[in-house]
Amino acid sequence: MSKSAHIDTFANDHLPPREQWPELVFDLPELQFAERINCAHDLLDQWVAAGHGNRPCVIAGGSGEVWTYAQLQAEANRIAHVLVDDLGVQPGNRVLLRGANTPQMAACWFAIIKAGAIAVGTMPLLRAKELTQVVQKARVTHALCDERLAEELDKAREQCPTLRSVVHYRSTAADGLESLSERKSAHFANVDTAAEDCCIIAFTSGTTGQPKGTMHNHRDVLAACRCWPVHCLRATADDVFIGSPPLAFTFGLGGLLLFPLSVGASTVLLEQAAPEVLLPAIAKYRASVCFTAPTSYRAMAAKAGEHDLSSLRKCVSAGEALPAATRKLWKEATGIEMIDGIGSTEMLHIFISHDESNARPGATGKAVPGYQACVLDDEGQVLPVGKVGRLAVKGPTGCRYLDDERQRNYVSGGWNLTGDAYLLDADGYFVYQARTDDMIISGGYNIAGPEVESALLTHPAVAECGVIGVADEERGQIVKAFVVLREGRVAGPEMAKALQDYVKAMIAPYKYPRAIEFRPSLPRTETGKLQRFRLRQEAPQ
Ligand code: 3UK
Repeated sequence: MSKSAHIDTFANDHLPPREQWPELVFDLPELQFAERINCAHDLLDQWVAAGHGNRPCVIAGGSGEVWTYAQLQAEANRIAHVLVDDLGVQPGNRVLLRGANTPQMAACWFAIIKAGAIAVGTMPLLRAKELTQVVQKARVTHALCDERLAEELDKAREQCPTLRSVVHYRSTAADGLESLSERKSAHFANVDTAAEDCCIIAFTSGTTGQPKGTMHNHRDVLAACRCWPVHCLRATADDVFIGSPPLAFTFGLGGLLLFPLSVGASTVLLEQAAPEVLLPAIAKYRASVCFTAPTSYRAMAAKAGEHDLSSLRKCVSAGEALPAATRKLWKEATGIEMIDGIGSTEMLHIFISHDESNARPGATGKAVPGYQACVLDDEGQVLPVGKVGRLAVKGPTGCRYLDDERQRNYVSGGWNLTGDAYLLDADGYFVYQARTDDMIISGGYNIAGPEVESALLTHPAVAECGVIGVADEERGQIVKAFVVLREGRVAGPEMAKALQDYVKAMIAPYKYPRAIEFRPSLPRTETGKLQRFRLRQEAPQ
Protein backbone atom coordinates (compact mmCIF):
# COMPACT_ATOMS: atom_id res chain seq x y z
CA MET A 1 0.00 0.00 0.00
CA SER A 2 1.25 3.43 -0.96
CA LYS A 3 2.01 5.77 1.94
CA SER A 4 -0.99 7.74 3.15
CA ALA A 5 -0.98 11.52 2.75
CA HIS A 6 -3.20 11.85 5.78
CA ILE A 7 -1.65 13.70 8.69
CA ASP A 8 -4.84 13.19 10.68
CA THR A 9 -5.08 9.38 10.65
CA PHE A 10 -8.62 9.11 12.08
CA ALA A 11 -10.12 7.50 8.97
CA ASN A 12 -7.41 4.89 8.63
CA ASP A 13 -7.52 4.17 12.36
CA HIS A 14 -11.25 3.48 12.25
CA LEU A 15 -11.52 1.27 9.19
CA PRO A 16 -12.88 -2.19 9.93
CA PRO A 17 -10.21 -4.85 10.45
CA ARG A 18 -9.02 -6.25 7.09
CA GLU A 19 -10.61 -9.64 7.65
CA GLN A 20 -14.01 -7.96 7.79
CA TRP A 21 -13.57 -6.20 4.47
CA PRO A 22 -15.35 -7.41 1.37
CA GLU A 23 -13.18 -8.87 -1.33
CA LEU A 24 -12.27 -6.13 -3.81
CA VAL A 25 -12.13 -7.17 -7.45
CA PHE A 26 -10.24 -5.24 -10.13
CA ASP A 27 -10.32 -7.66 -13.02
CA LEU A 28 -11.12 -5.22 -15.83
CA PRO A 29 -8.29 -3.43 -17.65
CA GLU A 30 -9.93 -0.08 -16.89
CA LEU A 31 -9.80 -0.86 -13.17
CA GLN A 32 -6.01 -0.81 -12.91
CA PHE A 33 -5.21 2.24 -10.83
CA ALA A 34 -2.07 4.15 -9.94
CA GLU A 35 -0.96 4.07 -6.31
CA ARG A 36 -1.39 7.81 -5.94
CA ILE A 37 -4.67 9.37 -6.97
CA ASN A 38 -6.37 12.60 -6.14
CA CYS A 39 -9.74 12.10 -7.80
CA ALA A 40 -10.21 15.89 -8.18
CA HIS A 41 -7.43 15.79 -10.75
CA ASP A 42 -9.17 13.17 -12.89
CA LEU A 43 -12.63 14.69 -12.60
CA LEU A 44 -11.79 18.37 -12.86
CA ASP A 45 -8.18 19.56 -13.35
CA GLN A 46 -7.49 17.10 -16.11
CA TRP A 47 -10.24 18.62 -18.27
CA VAL A 48 -8.89 22.13 -17.92
CA ALA A 49 -5.38 20.89 -18.73
CA ALA A 50 -6.77 19.19 -21.85
CA GLY A 51 -8.24 22.44 -23.20
CA HIS A 52 -11.83 21.74 -22.08
CA GLY A 53 -11.82 24.66 -19.62
CA ASN A 54 -14.34 26.82 -21.45
CA ARG A 55 -16.98 24.11 -21.65
CA PRO A 56 -20.02 24.34 -19.37
CA CYS A 57 -19.63 22.30 -16.22
CA VAL A 58 -22.12 23.13 -13.45
CA ILE A 59 -25.30 25.12 -13.94
CA ALA A 60 -27.30 26.69 -11.12
CA GLY A 61 -30.87 25.50 -11.64
CA GLY A 62 -32.47 28.57 -10.10
CA SER A 63 -30.58 31.42 -11.77
CA GLY A 64 -29.32 29.55 -14.81
CA GLU A 65 -25.79 30.73 -14.04
CA VAL A 66 -23.25 28.59 -15.88
CA TRP A 67 -19.84 27.75 -14.42
CA THR A 68 -17.29 26.41 -16.89
CA TYR A 69 -14.78 23.71 -16.00
CA ALA A 70 -12.14 26.42 -15.58
CA GLN A 71 -14.41 28.46 -13.30
CA LEU A 72 -15.30 25.50 -11.11
CA GLN A 73 -11.61 24.64 -10.85
CA ALA A 74 -10.61 28.21 -9.96
CA GLU A 75 -13.33 28.43 -7.31
CA ALA A 76 -12.45 25.03 -5.84
CA ASN A 77 -8.78 26.06 -5.72
CA ARG A 78 -9.57 29.32 -3.91
CA ILE A 79 -11.71 27.50 -1.37
CA ALA A 80 -8.98 24.89 -0.91
CA HIS A 81 -6.66 27.77 0.04
CA VAL A 82 -9.19 29.02 2.57
CA LEU A 83 -9.44 25.54 4.06
CA VAL A 84 -5.70 25.06 4.32
CA ASP A 85 -4.36 28.62 4.90
CA ASP A 86 -7.15 30.17 6.97
CA LEU A 87 -8.87 27.26 8.68
CA GLY A 88 -5.89 24.98 9.16
CA VAL A 89 -7.49 21.96 7.52
CA GLN A 90 -5.02 19.09 7.41
CA PRO A 91 -5.08 16.08 5.11
CA GLY A 92 -7.40 13.50 6.64
CA ASN A 93 -9.58 16.01 8.56
CA ARG A 94 -13.31 15.55 8.13
CA VAL A 95 -15.11 18.53 6.63
CA LEU A 96 -18.89 18.55 6.81
CA LEU A 97 -20.85 19.93 3.87
CA ARG A 98 -24.34 21.26 4.38
CA GLY A 99 -26.46 22.78 1.66
CA ALA A 100 -28.78 22.14 -1.24
CA ASN A 101 -27.37 21.08 -4.62
CA THR A 102 -25.63 24.19 -5.97
CA PRO A 103 -22.46 25.01 -7.94
CA GLN A 104 -21.00 26.42 -4.71
CA MET A 105 -21.55 23.09 -3.00
CA ALA A 106 -19.76 21.36 -5.89
CA ALA A 107 -16.83 23.80 -5.56
CA CYS A 108 -16.65 23.12 -1.81
CA TRP A 109 -16.67 19.38 -2.43
CA PHE A 110 -13.75 19.62 -4.80
CA ALA A 111 -11.88 21.98 -2.45
CA ILE A 112 -12.11 19.41 0.34
CA ILE A 113 -10.90 16.62 -1.95
CA LYS A 114 -8.06 18.74 -3.32
CA ALA A 115 -6.91 19.53 0.22
CA GLY A 116 -6.67 15.80 0.94
CA ALA A 117 -9.46 16.08 3.50
CA ILE A 118 -12.61 13.96 3.78
CA ALA A 119 -15.98 15.31 2.62
CA VAL A 120 -18.89 14.43 4.87
CA GLY A 121 -22.08 15.31 2.99
CA THR A 122 -25.29 15.85 4.94
CA MET A 123 -28.87 15.94 3.71
CA PRO A 124 -30.37 19.45 3.78
CA LEU A 125 -33.34 18.30 5.85
CA LEU A 126 -31.24 16.99 8.75
CA ARG A 127 -31.91 18.63 12.10
CA ALA A 128 -29.50 19.50 14.90
CA LYS A 129 -29.89 16.09 16.53
CA GLU A 130 -28.97 14.15 13.39
CA LEU A 131 -26.18 16.56 12.49
CA THR A 132 -24.76 16.02 15.97
CA GLN A 133 -24.70 12.24 15.42
CA VAL A 134 -22.80 12.69 12.16
CA VAL A 135 -20.30 15.19 13.60
CA GLN A 136 -19.65 13.02 16.62
CA LYS A 137 -19.33 9.79 14.69
CA ALA A 138 -17.00 11.17 12.01
CA ARG A 139 -15.28 13.54 14.45
CA VAL A 140 -15.84 16.38 12.08
CA THR A 141 -13.39 19.27 12.55
CA HIS A 142 -14.67 21.83 10.03
CA ALA A 143 -17.90 22.62 8.26
CA LEU A 144 -18.85 24.49 5.11
CA CYS A 145 -22.52 25.38 5.39
CA ASP A 146 -24.88 27.21 3.05
CA GLU A 147 -25.90 30.33 4.97
CA ARG A 148 -29.55 29.48 4.33
CA LEU A 149 -29.19 26.27 6.34
CA ALA A 150 -27.05 27.67 9.17
CA GLU A 151 -29.58 27.38 11.95
CA GLU A 152 -29.68 23.65 12.66
CA LEU A 153 -25.90 23.37 12.49
CA ASP A 154 -25.58 26.26 14.95
CA LYS A 155 -27.89 24.44 17.32
CA ALA A 156 -25.80 21.29 16.99
CA ARG A 157 -22.50 22.98 17.80
CA GLU A 158 -22.91 22.93 21.55
CA GLN A 159 -22.82 19.12 21.50
CA CYS A 160 -19.99 19.02 18.98
CA PRO A 161 -16.67 19.85 20.64
CA THR A 162 -14.60 18.48 17.72
CA LEU A 163 -16.15 20.99 15.31
CA ARG A 164 -13.58 23.80 15.37
CA SER A 165 -14.89 26.05 12.65
CA VAL A 166 -18.00 26.60 10.59
CA VAL A 167 -17.80 28.85 7.53
CA HIS A 168 -20.92 29.92 5.67
CA TYR A 169 -21.00 29.95 1.91
CA ARG A 170 -23.40 31.78 -0.42
CA SER A 171 -22.90 34.53 2.08
CA THR A 172 -22.08 38.22 1.84
CA ALA A 173 -20.71 38.39 5.40
CA ALA A 174 -17.13 39.59 5.92
CA ASP A 175 -16.22 36.20 7.35
CA GLY A 176 -18.29 34.29 4.78
CA LEU A 177 -16.57 31.88 2.40
CA GLU A 178 -16.89 34.18 -0.62
CA SER A 179 -15.09 37.08 1.11
CA LEU A 180 -12.36 34.75 2.28
CA SER A 181 -11.92 33.00 -1.06
CA GLU A 182 -11.96 36.00 -3.38
CA ARG A 183 -8.52 37.05 -2.09
CA LYS A 184 -6.98 33.67 -2.76
CA SER A 185 -5.04 32.34 -5.71
CA ALA A 186 -6.94 30.37 -8.32
CA HIS A 187 -4.07 27.88 -8.35
CA PHE A 188 -3.72 25.12 -5.81
CA ALA A 189 -1.40 22.13 -5.75
CA ASN A 190 -3.62 19.18 -4.88
CA VAL A 191 -2.50 17.10 -1.92
CA ASP A 192 -0.79 14.01 -3.35
CA THR A 193 -3.13 11.46 -1.80
CA ALA A 194 -2.76 7.69 -1.91
CA ALA A 195 -5.38 5.83 -3.96
CA GLU A 196 -6.60 4.28 -0.72
CA ASP A 197 -6.81 7.49 1.28
CA CYS A 198 -10.42 7.96 2.37
CA CYS A 199 -11.99 11.02 0.72
CA ILE A 200 -15.68 10.72 1.53
CA ILE A 201 -17.68 9.43 4.46
CA ALA A 202 -21.26 8.96 3.30
CA PHE A 203 -23.88 8.36 5.94
CA THR A 204 -26.65 5.94 5.11
CA SER A 205 -30.02 7.41 4.47
CA GLY A 206 -33.35 6.72 5.94
CA THR A 207 -33.82 3.99 8.47
CA THR A 208 -33.92 4.14 12.23
CA GLY A 209 -31.15 4.19 14.79
CA GLN A 210 -27.57 5.40 14.65
CA PRO A 211 -26.53 6.39 11.15
CA LYS A 212 -23.74 4.33 9.61
CA GLY A 213 -20.81 6.10 7.96
CA THR A 214 -19.47 4.42 4.83
CA MET A 215 -15.89 5.20 3.87
CA HIS A 216 -14.80 5.56 0.27
CA ASN A 217 -11.38 6.47 -1.06
CA HIS A 218 -10.07 8.23 -4.17
CA ARG A 219 -9.84 4.94 -6.05
CA ASP A 220 -13.42 3.99 -5.14
CA VAL A 221 -14.65 7.27 -6.63
CA LEU A 222 -12.85 6.66 -9.92
CA ALA A 223 -13.82 2.97 -9.97
CA ALA A 224 -17.49 3.92 -9.68
CA CYS A 225 -17.03 6.27 -12.65
CA ARG A 226 -15.51 3.51 -14.78
CA CYS A 227 -18.12 0.79 -14.24
CA TRP A 228 -21.83 1.62 -14.47
CA PRO A 229 -21.51 4.99 -16.27
CA VAL A 230 -19.26 3.56 -18.98
CA HIS A 231 -21.07 0.26 -19.50
CA CYS A 232 -24.73 1.12 -18.91
CA LEU A 233 -25.24 4.88 -19.08
CA ARG A 234 -22.77 5.77 -21.85
CA ALA A 235 -23.14 9.53 -21.62
CA THR A 236 -20.98 11.90 -23.65
CA ALA A 237 -19.45 15.35 -23.18
CA ASP A 238 -22.49 16.87 -24.90
CA ASP A 239 -24.93 15.53 -22.35
CA VAL A 240 -26.66 17.78 -19.83
CA PHE A 241 -27.33 15.94 -16.56
CA ILE A 242 -30.17 16.83 -14.21
CA GLY A 243 -32.01 15.18 -11.34
CA SER A 244 -33.26 15.23 -7.80
CA PRO A 245 -31.04 13.30 -5.37
CA PRO A 246 -28.98 15.44 -2.97
CA LEU A 247 -25.20 15.44 -3.46
CA ALA A 248 -24.99 14.16 0.12
CA PHE A 249 -26.61 10.93 -1.10
CA THR A 250 -24.13 8.91 -3.17
CA PHE A 251 -26.85 8.38 -5.81
CA GLY A 252 -26.81 12.15 -6.31
CA LEU A 253 -23.06 12.62 -5.85
CA GLY A 254 -22.39 10.09 -8.61
CA GLY A 255 -25.27 10.91 -10.93
CA LEU A 256 -25.12 14.69 -10.66
CA LEU A 257 -21.44 15.43 -10.06
CA LEU A 258 -18.94 12.58 -10.49
CA PHE A 259 -20.39 10.95 -13.61
CA PRO A 260 -21.07 14.07 -15.66
CA LEU A 261 -17.59 15.40 -14.89
CA SER A 262 -15.98 12.04 -15.61
CA VAL A 263 -17.06 12.43 -19.27
CA GLY A 264 -16.65 16.21 -19.53
CA ALA A 265 -20.42 16.84 -19.62
CA SER A 266 -22.43 19.51 -17.77
CA THR A 267 -24.80 19.14 -14.86
CA VAL A 268 -27.77 21.22 -13.72
CA LEU A 269 -27.89 21.46 -9.92
CA LEU A 270 -31.37 22.15 -8.60
CA GLU A 271 -31.97 23.37 -5.07
CA GLN A 272 -35.49 22.02 -5.16
CA ALA A 273 -36.22 19.05 -7.33
CA ALA A 274 -39.79 17.99 -6.70
CA PRO A 275 -41.44 16.54 -9.83
CA GLU A 276 -43.21 19.85 -10.59
CA VAL A 277 -39.81 21.64 -10.53
CA LEU A 278 -37.82 18.96 -12.32
CA LEU A 279 -40.13 18.80 -15.36
CA PRO A 280 -39.87 22.48 -16.38
CA ALA A 281 -36.15 22.43 -15.54
CA ILE A 282 -35.57 19.57 -17.99
CA ALA A 283 -37.27 21.66 -20.67
CA LYS A 284 -35.50 24.91 -19.72
CA TYR A 285 -31.97 23.44 -19.73
CA ARG A 286 -32.61 20.94 -22.50
CA ALA A 287 -31.36 18.24 -20.15
CA SER A 288 -30.55 14.89 -21.70
CA VAL A 289 -29.79 12.60 -18.73
CA CYS A 290 -32.11 12.49 -15.74
CA PHE A 291 -31.57 10.84 -12.35
CA THR A 292 -34.45 10.43 -9.94
CA ALA A 293 -36.47 7.89 -7.96
CA PRO A 294 -39.34 5.72 -9.28
CA THR A 295 -42.06 7.71 -7.50
CA SER A 296 -40.79 10.92 -9.03
CA TYR A 297 -40.99 9.43 -12.55
CA ARG A 298 -44.50 8.26 -11.76
CA ALA A 299 -45.56 11.73 -10.69
CA MET A 300 -43.81 13.33 -13.67
CA ALA A 301 -45.38 10.92 -16.17
CA ALA A 302 -48.81 12.38 -15.42
CA LYS A 303 -47.62 15.91 -16.37
CA ALA A 304 -45.03 15.05 -19.02
CA GLY A 305 -47.30 16.15 -21.87
CA GLU A 306 -47.31 19.75 -20.61
CA HIS A 307 -43.53 20.14 -21.11
CA ASP A 308 -41.04 19.95 -23.94
CA LEU A 309 -38.99 16.92 -22.95
CA SER A 310 -37.56 16.33 -26.42
CA SER A 311 -33.98 16.83 -25.16
CA LEU A 312 -34.18 13.84 -22.80
CA ARG A 313 -32.39 10.70 -23.93
CA LYS A 314 -31.55 8.75 -20.78
CA CYS A 315 -33.61 8.39 -17.61
CA VAL A 316 -32.11 6.61 -14.64
CA SER A 317 -34.19 5.23 -11.80
CA ALA A 318 -32.67 4.07 -8.50
CA GLY A 319 -33.20 4.15 -4.77
CA GLU A 320 -36.15 1.80 -4.80
CA ALA A 321 -37.40 -0.97 -7.03
CA LEU A 322 -38.86 0.30 -10.29
CA PRO A 323 -42.34 -1.19 -10.74
CA ALA A 324 -43.08 -2.38 -14.28
CA ALA A 325 -46.15 -0.12 -14.25
CA THR A 326 -44.00 2.97 -13.67
CA ARG A 327 -41.58 1.98 -16.43
CA LYS A 328 -44.57 1.63 -18.75
CA LEU A 329 -46.16 4.95 -17.77
CA TRP A 330 -42.89 6.79 -18.40
CA LYS A 331 -42.38 5.10 -21.73
CA GLU A 332 -45.91 5.96 -22.83
CA ALA A 333 -45.43 9.57 -21.72
CA THR A 334 -41.97 10.17 -23.18
CA GLY A 335 -41.02 7.24 -25.40
CA ILE A 336 -37.98 6.62 -23.19
CA GLU A 337 -37.03 3.20 -21.82
CA MET A 338 -35.72 3.82 -18.33
CA ILE A 339 -32.43 2.51 -16.99
CA ASP A 340 -33.01 0.92 -13.60
CA GLY A 341 -30.09 0.26 -11.28
CA ILE A 342 -29.64 -0.89 -7.73
CA GLY A 343 -26.91 0.84 -5.81
CA SER A 344 -26.17 1.45 -2.18
CA THR A 345 -24.29 3.91 -0.04
CA GLU A 346 -22.03 1.04 1.03
CA MET A 347 -21.15 0.13 -2.57
CA LEU A 348 -20.97 3.83 -3.51
CA HIS A 349 -23.12 3.48 -6.61
CA ILE A 350 -24.97 1.13 -8.99
CA PHE A 351 -23.84 -2.51 -9.28
CA ILE A 352 -26.78 -4.25 -11.00
CA SER A 353 -28.39 -2.55 -13.98
CA HIS A 354 -28.79 -2.65 -17.76
CA ASP A 355 -28.77 -0.27 -20.69
CA GLU A 356 -31.89 0.97 -22.52
CA SER A 357 -31.82 -1.81 -25.07
CA ASN A 358 -31.67 -4.56 -22.45
CA ALA A 359 -34.35 -3.38 -20.08
CA ARG A 360 -36.65 -6.05 -18.73
CA PRO A 361 -39.79 -4.81 -16.97
CA GLY A 362 -39.87 -5.92 -13.34
CA ALA A 363 -36.19 -6.92 -13.23
CA THR A 364 -33.27 -4.77 -12.07
CA GLY A 365 -30.80 -6.14 -14.62
CA LYS A 366 -27.47 -7.97 -14.59
CA ALA A 367 -24.25 -7.42 -12.67
CA VAL A 368 -22.58 -4.27 -14.00
CA PRO A 369 -19.23 -5.08 -15.69
CA GLY A 370 -16.62 -4.92 -12.91
CA TYR A 371 -19.07 -6.41 -10.37
CA GLN A 372 -20.15 -9.98 -9.58
CA ALA A 373 -23.50 -10.83 -8.05
CA CYS A 374 -25.31 -13.94 -6.85
CA VAL A 375 -28.16 -15.00 -4.60
CA LEU A 376 -27.20 -16.80 -1.38
CA ASP A 377 -29.15 -18.85 1.14
CA ASP A 378 -28.88 -18.24 4.89
CA GLU A 379 -25.81 -20.51 5.06
CA GLY A 380 -24.00 -18.54 2.37
CA GLN A 381 -24.48 -21.14 -0.38
CA VAL A 382 -25.27 -19.98 -3.90
CA LEU A 383 -28.92 -20.63 -4.74
CA PRO A 384 -30.05 -21.99 -8.09
CA VAL A 385 -32.01 -20.01 -10.67
CA GLY A 386 -35.49 -18.98 -9.51
CA LYS A 387 -34.89 -19.29 -5.76
CA VAL A 388 -35.32 -16.26 -3.52
CA GLY A 389 -32.41 -15.45 -1.22
CA ARG A 390 -29.99 -12.74 -0.17
CA LEU A 391 -28.39 -10.59 -2.81
CA ALA A 392 -24.57 -10.73 -2.59
CA VAL A 393 -22.18 -8.55 -4.61
CA LYS A 394 -18.51 -7.77 -4.94
CA GLY A 395 -16.47 -5.52 -7.17
CA PRO A 396 -13.96 -2.69 -7.09
CA THR A 397 -15.95 -0.82 -4.40
CA GLY A 398 -17.40 -2.24 -1.21
CA CYS A 399 -18.57 -1.70 2.31
CA ARG A 400 -16.23 -0.29 4.93
CA TYR A 401 -18.21 1.18 7.80
CA LEU A 402 -16.58 3.73 10.02
CA ASP A 403 -16.06 2.08 13.40
CA ASP A 404 -19.23 0.03 13.34
CA GLU A 405 -20.11 -3.45 14.54
CA ARG A 406 -22.68 -3.67 11.75
CA GLN A 407 -19.81 -4.29 9.30
CA ARG A 408 -20.35 -7.99 10.08
CA ASN A 409 -23.96 -7.81 8.93
CA TYR A 410 -23.11 -6.24 5.58
CA VAL A 411 -20.02 -8.23 4.73
CA SER A 412 -19.76 -11.99 4.98
CA GLY A 413 -17.33 -14.35 3.30
CA GLY A 414 -16.00 -11.51 1.14
CA TRP A 415 -19.45 -10.67 -0.24
CA ASN A 416 -21.41 -7.49 0.38
CA LEU A 417 -24.91 -8.42 1.54
CA THR A 418 -27.18 -5.53 0.69
CA GLY A 419 -30.16 -6.62 2.78
CA ASP A 420 -32.26 -7.27 -0.31
CA ALA A 421 -34.11 -10.46 -1.21
CA TYR A 422 -33.63 -11.24 -4.91
CA LEU A 423 -33.92 -14.08 -7.36
CA LEU A 424 -31.91 -14.75 -10.50
CA ASP A 425 -34.03 -15.67 -13.52
CA ALA A 426 -33.14 -18.11 -16.28
CA ASP A 427 -31.76 -15.33 -18.48
CA GLY A 428 -29.39 -14.00 -15.83
CA TYR A 429 -31.54 -11.05 -14.75
CA PHE A 430 -31.76 -10.21 -11.06
CA VAL A 431 -35.35 -9.72 -9.91
CA TYR A 432 -36.00 -7.70 -6.76
CA GLN A 433 -38.39 -9.17 -4.18
CA ALA A 434 -38.19 -7.06 -1.03
CA ARG A 435 -35.82 -5.86 1.66
CA THR A 436 -34.90 -9.04 3.53
CA ASP A 437 -36.60 -7.79 6.67
CA ASP A 438 -39.68 -6.62 4.76
CA MET A 439 -40.76 -10.08 3.61
CA ILE A 440 -44.30 -10.81 4.74
CA ILE A 441 -45.07 -14.30 6.03
CA SER A 442 -48.79 -14.96 5.88
CA GLY A 443 -50.41 -18.34 6.36
CA GLY A 444 -47.05 -19.97 5.66
CA TYR A 445 -46.51 -18.11 2.39
CA ASN A 446 -43.63 -15.71 1.77
CA ILE A 447 -45.01 -12.58 0.18
CA ALA A 448 -42.89 -9.73 -1.11
CA GLY A 449 -44.64 -6.43 -0.38
CA PRO A 450 -43.21 -4.71 -3.49
CA GLU A 451 -44.82 -7.34 -5.73
CA VAL A 452 -48.23 -6.47 -4.32
CA GLU A 453 -47.36 -2.78 -4.67
CA SER A 454 -46.43 -3.30 -8.31
CA ALA A 455 -49.77 -4.96 -8.96
CA LEU A 456 -51.73 -2.20 -7.23
CA LEU A 457 -49.81 0.46 -9.14
CA THR A 458 -51.17 -0.81 -12.43
CA HIS A 459 -54.70 0.08 -11.28
CA PRO A 460 -55.78 3.44 -12.73
CA ALA A 461 -57.09 4.72 -9.38
CA VAL A 462 -53.78 4.24 -7.54
CA ALA A 463 -51.27 7.09 -7.32
CA GLU A 464 -48.93 5.58 -4.72
CA CYS A 465 -48.99 2.65 -2.35
CA GLY A 466 -47.03 0.82 0.32
CA VAL A 467 -47.54 -2.76 1.45
CA ILE A 468 -46.50 -4.29 4.78
CA GLY A 469 -47.33 -7.28 6.95
CA VAL A 470 -49.40 -6.69 10.07
CA ALA A 471 -49.88 -9.13 12.93
CA ASP A 472 -52.82 -11.48 12.60
CA GLU A 473 -53.87 -14.15 15.06
CA GLU A 474 -54.90 -16.69 12.49
CA ARG A 475 -52.30 -16.20 9.76
CA GLY A 476 -49.31 -14.83 11.66
CA GLN A 477 -49.33 -11.81 9.38
CA ILE A 478 -51.68 -10.45 6.79
CA VAL A 479 -50.88 -8.23 3.84
CA LYS A 480 -51.92 -4.63 4.38
CA ALA A 481 -51.84 -1.94 1.70
CA PHE A 482 -51.68 1.79 2.31
CA VAL A 483 -53.03 3.47 -0.79
CA VAL A 484 -52.92 7.05 -2.05
CA LEU A 485 -55.61 7.51 -4.68
CA ARG A 486 -55.36 9.67 -7.76
CA GLU A 487 -57.25 12.95 -7.83
CA GLY A 488 -60.99 12.52 -8.18
CA ARG A 489 -61.11 8.91 -6.94
CA VAL A 490 -63.24 8.10 -3.92
CA ALA A 491 -61.88 6.12 -0.97
CA GLY A 492 -64.16 3.66 0.78
CA PRO A 493 -65.17 0.01 1.07
CA GLU A 494 -66.15 -0.15 -2.58
CA MET A 495 -62.78 1.05 -3.76
CA ALA A 496 -61.03 -1.32 -1.31
CA LYS A 497 -63.02 -4.26 -2.67
CA ALA A 498 -62.26 -3.25 -6.25
CA LEU A 499 -58.53 -3.08 -5.53
CA GLN A 500 -58.56 -6.43 -3.73
CA ASP A 501 -60.34 -8.15 -6.61
CA TYR A 502 -57.97 -6.50 -9.03
CA VAL A 503 -54.86 -7.82 -7.24
CA LYS A 504 -56.37 -11.30 -6.90
CA ALA A 505 -56.89 -11.40 -10.64
CA MET A 506 -53.40 -10.18 -11.39
CA ILE A 507 -51.09 -12.17 -9.09
CA ALA A 508 -51.50 -15.29 -6.96
CA PRO A 509 -54.70 -14.63 -4.99
CA TYR A 510 -53.14 -15.45 -1.57
CA LYS A 511 -51.02 -12.29 -1.98
CA TYR A 512 -53.96 -9.89 -2.10
CA PRO A 513 -54.13 -7.17 0.58
CA ARG A 514 -56.62 -8.35 3.16
CA ALA A 515 -56.49 -4.88 4.72
CA ILE A 516 -56.48 -1.59 2.84
CA GLU A 517 -56.12 1.85 4.33
CA PHE A 518 -56.43 5.02 2.28
CA ARG A 519 -53.98 7.82 2.99
CA PRO A 520 -53.40 11.31 1.61
CA SER A 521 -49.64 10.56 1.41
CA LEU A 522 -47.02 8.01 2.45
CA PRO A 523 -43.99 8.47 4.72
CA ARG A 524 -40.78 8.76 2.69
CA THR A 525 -37.12 9.50 3.39
CA GLU A 526 -35.47 12.51 1.87
CA THR A 527 -34.00 10.18 -0.72
CA GLY A 528 -37.47 9.13 -1.79
CA LYS A 529 -37.64 5.73 -0.14
CA LEU A 530 -40.91 4.51 1.28
CA GLN A 531 -40.51 4.09 5.03
CA ARG A 532 -42.27 0.78 5.49
CA PHE A 533 -41.01 0.62 9.07
CA ARG A 534 -43.06 3.74 9.81
CA LEU A 535 -46.17 2.15 8.38
CA ARG A 536 -45.42 -0.89 10.52
CA GLN A 537 -44.96 1.22 13.66
CA GLU A 538 -48.37 2.72 13.12
CA ALA A 539 -50.01 -0.65 12.56
CA PRO A 540 -50.92 -2.96 15.47
CA GLN A 541 -48.15 -5.54 16.02
C1 3UK B 1 -32.66 -0.18 -2.37
C2 3UK B 1 -33.16 -0.59 -4.79
C3 3UK B 1 -34.47 -2.12 -5.91
C4 3UK B 1 -32.09 -1.51 -1.99
C5 3UK B 1 -28.37 4.19 -4.02
C6 3UK B 1 -28.13 4.11 -6.42
O1 3UK B 1 -30.38 3.73 -2.86
C7 3UK B 1 -29.19 3.88 -2.79
O2 3UK B 1 -28.48 3.75 -1.61
P1 3UK B 1 -29.08 3.53 -0.14
O3 3UK B 1 -27.93 3.21 0.73
O4 3UK B 1 -30.06 2.28 -0.25
C8 3UK B 1 -29.66 1.03 -0.77
C9 3UK B 1 -30.88 0.13 -0.88
O5 3UK B 1 -31.92 0.79 -1.61
N1 3UK B 1 -32.51 0.10 -3.80
C10 3UK B 1 -31.76 1.03 -4.39
N2 3UK B 1 -31.90 1.01 -5.73
C11 3UK B 1 -32.78 0.00 -6.02
N3 3UK B 1 -33.99 -1.63 -4.74
N4 3UK B 1 -34.17 -1.60 -7.12
C12 3UK B 1 -33.33 -0.53 -7.22
N5 3UK B 1 -33.03 -0.01 -8.43
O6 3UK B 1 -32.81 -1.98 -0.88
C13 3UK B 1 -30.65 -1.16 -1.61
O7 3UK B 1 -30.05 -2.15 -0.80
O8 3UK B 1 -29.94 4.69 0.25
C14 3UK B 1 -28.87 3.87 -5.28
C15 3UK B 1 -26.87 4.67 -6.32
C16 3UK B 1 -26.35 4.99 -5.09
C17 3UK B 1 -27.10 4.75 -3.93
N6 3UK B 1 -26.55 5.09 -2.73
